[in-house]
Amino acid sequence: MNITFAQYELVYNAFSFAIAVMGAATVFFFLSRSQVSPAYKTALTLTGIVTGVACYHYLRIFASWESAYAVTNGQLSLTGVKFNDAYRYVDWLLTVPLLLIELILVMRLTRAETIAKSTKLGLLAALMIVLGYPGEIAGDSGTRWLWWSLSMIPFTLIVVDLFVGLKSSIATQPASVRNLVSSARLVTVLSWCFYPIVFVFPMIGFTGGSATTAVQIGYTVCDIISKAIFGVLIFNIALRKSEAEHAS
Ligand SMILES: *C/C=C(C)/C=C/C=C(C)/C=C/C1=C(C)CCCC1(C)C
Repeated sequence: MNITFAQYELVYNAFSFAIAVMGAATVFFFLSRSQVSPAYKTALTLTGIVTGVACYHYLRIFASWESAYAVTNGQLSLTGVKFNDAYRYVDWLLTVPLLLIELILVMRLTRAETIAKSTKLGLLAALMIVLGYPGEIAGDSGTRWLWWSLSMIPFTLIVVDLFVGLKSSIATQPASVRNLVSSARLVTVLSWCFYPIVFVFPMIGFTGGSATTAVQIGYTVCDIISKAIFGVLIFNIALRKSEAEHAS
């Protein structure tokens, strides 16, 4: 057993923190729906669903972490039950396409553009997650790099689309939200770029318990930024656009 008690506790506390953040965010987003005009209610509903689904999965991830290790007299031992990485990937499979749709909805493009962009980016996101999973559960670096590279293809297409494709629509947004929409796009791109970096930690020198800890903490921090903090930006955009559209 290579994970230390301190590493075990660090991951344990990070998961517990994520449950609290996702739970609180869910309540906040659902209560905030009443503050925005009907056009943006769906975006906030999706935001709340994303953090709600993540809250549920962090409860499962936390339980799986607890059942993988036993603590007796301050000594850590393996129980033989494997920590389940699938919860994370199932969570991403559901939440990542929804996050992209949130961003597209709040931009209020034409109906045809909204559908075309949501479908394209949603499908690419699902493909990216599905291609990452066989690598995540593989032990050897060669297999991990192979699936990482394959998953990087849809990932790159999404990032390019968000950067280039959505950039032109930013100019058409009301002046009061242009910066906020820009930030939401940037938070998405930056926080998303950390996932493939966290994935390679075990391939670039982190070993044993340090690798496990770095990966779990890394993904948890990324999830909090890309779901809860991003959601707050979406809420602010929706609120300001509702005010601007109400005034005009
Ligand atoms: C709420 C969860 C989010 C926003 C998750 C995003 C996940 C990614 C952008 C994952 C990307 C990956 C690669 C690009 C390659 C290696 C495998 C992944 C799945 C970690």
